Amino acid sequence: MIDKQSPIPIYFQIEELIKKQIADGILKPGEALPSEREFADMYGISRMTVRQGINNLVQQKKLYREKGRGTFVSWPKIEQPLSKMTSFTEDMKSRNMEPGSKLLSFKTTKADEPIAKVLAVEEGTPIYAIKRVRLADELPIALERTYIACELAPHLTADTLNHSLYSYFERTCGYSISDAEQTIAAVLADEEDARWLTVPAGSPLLAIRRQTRLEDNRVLEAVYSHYRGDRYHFVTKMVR
Ligand code: 16G
Repeated sequence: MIDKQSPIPIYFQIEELIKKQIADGILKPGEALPSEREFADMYGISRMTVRQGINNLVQQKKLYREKGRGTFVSWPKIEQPLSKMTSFTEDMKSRNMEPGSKLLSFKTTKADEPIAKVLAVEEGTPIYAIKRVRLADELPIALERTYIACELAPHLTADTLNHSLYSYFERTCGYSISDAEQTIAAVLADEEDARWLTVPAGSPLLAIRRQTRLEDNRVLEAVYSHYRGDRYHFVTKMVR
């Protein structure tokens, strides 16, 4: 509720009220906010005051505006620690989000020179080339291209790829995934990224390359992913 007698500025009270409604799930990500006029009428305050509160939340990226459409609740950013090696499925589950995959292509091909190098196999070795969109609560988060030497998973099927790959490797194949080397860089969405990640072409993305190894030192996968920059950020703890 808004307390007009309070020394706390009304625009700030509006900010807190909207933030609480977001935290309580009354206002959900992607949902439109009532108009400034509706807010003003609801609480008997001026539109200018409502606008000031909303502007502050837009600046804090809690809300976003779309020209001609209104003001909407932003999606919270997914925070991923860089200290532990996890799968996409584990990442989403630990945040109470439903992980999902949309398999775009699954082919057997021959490793070209750069992929062969990362997978530590001879050029021309049969490999799987997999393209998946990874989803969190049905929203696209990443476009993932995965390369795996066929001999490591001769029975891999398209159906498996709709579920967790790491779980398949560990539970079905009995492999011990040991560690990974990962690089992160900034890129702009091309047409294909834009289509699958439902962002405008040219949007900022995080390009992540991962080379994953098994305990016996064989390379399990080479993965090239594009994560939505507005949905994901990485957190790392450092000691000095
Ligand atoms: C993550 C990994 C990817 C791995 C996938 C397995 C990054 C950048 N990449 O997306 O290398 O293949 O998890 O996920 O974190 P899954 O077990 O859910 O299929």
